[in-house]
Formats: sequence, structure tokens, C-alpha cells
Amino acid sequence: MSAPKLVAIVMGSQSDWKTMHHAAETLEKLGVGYSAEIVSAHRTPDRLVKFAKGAEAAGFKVIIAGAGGAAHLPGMTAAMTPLPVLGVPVETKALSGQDSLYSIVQMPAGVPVGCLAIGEAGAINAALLAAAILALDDKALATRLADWRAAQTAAVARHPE
Ligand code: RP5
Repeated sequence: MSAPKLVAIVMGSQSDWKTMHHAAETLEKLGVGYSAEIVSAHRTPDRLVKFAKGAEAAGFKVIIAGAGGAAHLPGMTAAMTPLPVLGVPVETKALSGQDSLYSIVQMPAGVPVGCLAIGEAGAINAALLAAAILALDDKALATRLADWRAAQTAAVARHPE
């Protein structure tokens, strides 16, 4: 039986997948079910509204939203769902993702988005944070997450080669 899809990964474009697949792979390693979908705030606004308004009823518990440039996807999603939204600024060519970061992090008070780092690190950490949120109510996942962290610690060499 496959794990229930508790995390929705959405991204503004196919081009974001090379960053956002790191979130998906991290969730897979932790045994967390997810769905991945392209939802553009600008090119598919109706799809965005349908997704964000229906996310809770669809059974998702956490949303990871990645976007680059004028990265409105995480904020607009957060405006239309009570679920926690974790935003990943995608590193684009024009401004190295700084525009994405500022777009996502600078939300007005009242509509929070948890903003992660630019690029791959942000995508991985969004998945880890989503897992940590889910682990509050899931002891088996909490154990898998603790094991993951212990393995990471064990993999750090004491001396450089
Ligand atoms: C944003 O514009 C997307 O999230 C993507 O990061 C960026 C560029 O999109 P493409 O032109 O590559 O489709 O909406």
C-alpha cells in the first residue's frame, strides 16, 4: 500500500522541477507520500485557485510551493488555504534567485509563508520541515526522521580528504 499523499508539491513551471525534485526525493527517502503538480500563478491562475481552495479537502496537510522570478505562487496559495505553506525560491538566471527569495519571504502580516533557502538546499529543507510537521502526529515518521538525521551526522568525516 502506498503512503497517503499528505504533502502537495507545487511549482510554477516545468523548469522548476530540476530544483523541486529534490523535495520529492527527500520525501521519498522518509516514506512521506506526496503529489507533484505544475501550478502557475500567472499562466494557470484558475488551476491555482482550484488547487489552493481544494487542498485541505483533498487531504493534504502541508504544501511546498516552489517558484522563481516574480514568485507569487507560495503567497497566493497561502492566501487561499489554511494549510501551512513552505515556499522555495527557485534560482533563476536573471537575478540568481534573489528576486524569488524576496517575492516569497516578504509577505504581509496575516498571511504567512515559511520561506526556505534559494534552490536545492531550500527544496530539501522544505521536505524535511514538512516531514517534521507531519511527525508531530506520527511517531513512526518521527523515528525515520531521527534516523535520517543520525545518518547525516554519521556521514560527516572528521578530517577532510
Ligand atoms: C516562474 O517563472 C516559474 O516558477 C519559473 O521559475 C520561472 C520561469 O518559468 P519558465 O519561463 O521557465 O517556464 O513563474
